[in-house]
Amino acid sequence: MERTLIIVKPDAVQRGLTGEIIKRFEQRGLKIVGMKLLQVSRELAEKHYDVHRERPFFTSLVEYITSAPVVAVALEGSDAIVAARSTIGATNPSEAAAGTIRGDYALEIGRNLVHGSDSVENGEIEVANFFTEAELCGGWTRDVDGWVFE
Ligand code: IDP
Ligand code: MG
Repeated sequence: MERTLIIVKPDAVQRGLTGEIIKRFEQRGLKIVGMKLLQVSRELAEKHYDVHRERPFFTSLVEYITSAPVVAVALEGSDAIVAARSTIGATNPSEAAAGTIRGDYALEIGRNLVHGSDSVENGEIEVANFFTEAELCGGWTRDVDGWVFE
C-alpha cells in the first residue's frame, strides 16, 4: 500500500470546499489514515516546498500555504500517489480536465486548492513531515477494504 499526503489548501478551506475535496478521495476508495486542521508554519512550508526554493513563485507559494488553515490528510491505497493526482488534476487548473478537483473548482495555478504527493518516496516523507506516528491510525481495518482492494 502506498501513502500520499493531501493538503486541502487555504483557498479550499476558505471557500468551504474541504468536505467536497475529501469526499472525492474517500469515494475513490482511498483510506484515511490521518487528518487534521492546522496552520502551516513558515518553517514547515519551506521544508514541504523545498524543491521549489529557487523558483520565482517560491515566496508567493509559501505566503499562500501559510495564509490560513489547511486540512492535511494522509491517505493509503494501492497506487495512492497516481490515483490521488489524477483525482486532483493538472497543476494549472486552466489545463485540468473537467471532473478533476482543479478542473471543476479552480482557475489559476496559484490558487489550485489541493496538494498531492508526487512519488512513493515523497509520500512517505511528506506524511512524516505533517504527522507524528501517534497522530496516524496506520493499522486500522476498514470493513469494506475487501471490496476496494483485490
Ligand atoms: P503540484 O501541486 O501539481 O504537484 P508543483 O509543480 O509541485 O505542482 O508546484 C507546487 C505548487 O506550486 C503548485 O500546486 C502551485 O500551488 C504552485 N505553483 C507551481 N507552479 C507555479 C507557477 O508557475 N506560478 C505560481 N504558482 C505555482
Ligand atoms: Mg508537486
